[in-house]
Amino acid sequence: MAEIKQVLVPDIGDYKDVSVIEVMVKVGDTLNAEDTLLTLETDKAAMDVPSPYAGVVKELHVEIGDKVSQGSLILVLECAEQIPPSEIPPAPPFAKGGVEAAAASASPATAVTQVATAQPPVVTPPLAKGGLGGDLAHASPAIRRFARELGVDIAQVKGSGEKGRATKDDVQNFVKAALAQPRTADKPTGGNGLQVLDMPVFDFAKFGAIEIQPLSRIQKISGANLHRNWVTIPHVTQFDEADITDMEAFRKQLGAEYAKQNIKITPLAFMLKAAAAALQAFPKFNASLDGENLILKQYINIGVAVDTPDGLVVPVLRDVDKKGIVQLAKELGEISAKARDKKITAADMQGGCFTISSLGGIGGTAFTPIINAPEVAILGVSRSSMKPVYQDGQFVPRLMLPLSVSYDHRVIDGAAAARFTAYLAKVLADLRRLAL
Ligand code: CAO
Repeated sequence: MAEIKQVLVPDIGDYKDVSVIEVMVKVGDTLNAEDTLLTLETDKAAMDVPSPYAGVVKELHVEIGDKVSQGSLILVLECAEQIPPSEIPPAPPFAKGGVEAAAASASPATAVTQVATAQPPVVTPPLAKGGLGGDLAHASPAIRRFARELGVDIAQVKGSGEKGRATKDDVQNFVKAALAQPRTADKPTGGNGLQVLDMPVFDFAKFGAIEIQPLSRIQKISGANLHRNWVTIPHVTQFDEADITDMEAFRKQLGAEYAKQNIKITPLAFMLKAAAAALQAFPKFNASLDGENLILKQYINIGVAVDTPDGLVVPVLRDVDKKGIVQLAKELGEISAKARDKKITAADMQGGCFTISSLGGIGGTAFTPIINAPEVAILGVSRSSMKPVYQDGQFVPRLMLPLSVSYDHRVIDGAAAARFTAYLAKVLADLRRLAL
């Protein structure tokens, strides 16, 4: 039995009456799950809304220029196979009554269900030229992704859409024009762009059995973002070690006290608090580069990289400087559980100033984390271990925590990075400094 689904605008944070700037589908289109349906634009970000299911578009209820909010009807989809109720993602709270109402009025041959898209919308930084990230081209995330897939630098595409926005046709025309140019040589030619040889296509199956695993949606998005950040930001990583012998004793004591309340006090909660203190002491680390200006933020929101079976996500803890270690440990537990249960929303991942990537629970002595643009620095934490430390004429066993701070060298110089990392280590070595 065919199943008719009403697809609604998902949780898009606090935004209301958001403009529809791109509609990627039309009635009669056959969609795969996660195909982009439309792009929404606020004054701060643009977001792609993906399709929750595969199916055929029966009715389209939005057009370019419409204003929508969470729960607005996007389209009606006919799904080929009935989807078990357990797989239907929850509708936004205020749409729940509508689910029953819609189901009650459905024809007997079809079941009608309202669904918000299962995945959070894909959010990208501001679109306007000259916004964060410099001279960003004016194009929706879907068009930028389309351009990326074709290997096109969107900044070079002249937009013919509203407000000079680049459209799909503009990207296609750019590619046609590029292909019409005579080929110069099959080797890098230098210049300012990243002119590297194309990766050859390999037939791995020629050498043995293989299995093909498609990348998850999160892996595709985070991979593209990591790649952009890696090639566009001049990274340097500063290494240091913090003596956390006393911190660890205190953590164990706190852990025992709060175990009954089910709050797990891990070293990361201390790291968040110490990082907030370091960001206050070194405001350039709590900044973003905007063309020729540095935007210094007066708030301290810290993202935490969370490893999930589908890939890496970075939910953000807000106002870390204003919260205590126990509160941070509690929020950390909640947000990482939410991430692993795939319930993280776009709003949960916005507004970060600095990121911590902790691999300490797993192992390692150091690594070079990639900056989470438009932030300018990131702290990588590896596993602490007992080491002989020379103090007052003798070696004493101390618990040492490896810290790796990657920073954007356009904004932060090496001396500042060394001071920031040493300060962080000093705070972790003596938590009384948090009270100063
Ligand atoms: N040194 C030694 N032990 C550490 C440690 C450190 N630096 N950090 C954590 N641990 C211990 C914890 O105390 C805990 O021990 P017990 O189970 O004995 O109490 C154990 O390791 C596991 O900790 P955890 O992972 O549950 O908790 P966390 O607060 O340290 O980390 C989270 C939470 C969400 C950050 C983590 O689970 C995670 O996903 N880490 C991976 C992040 C990642 O992938 N980064 C790479 C990004 S780039 O690809």
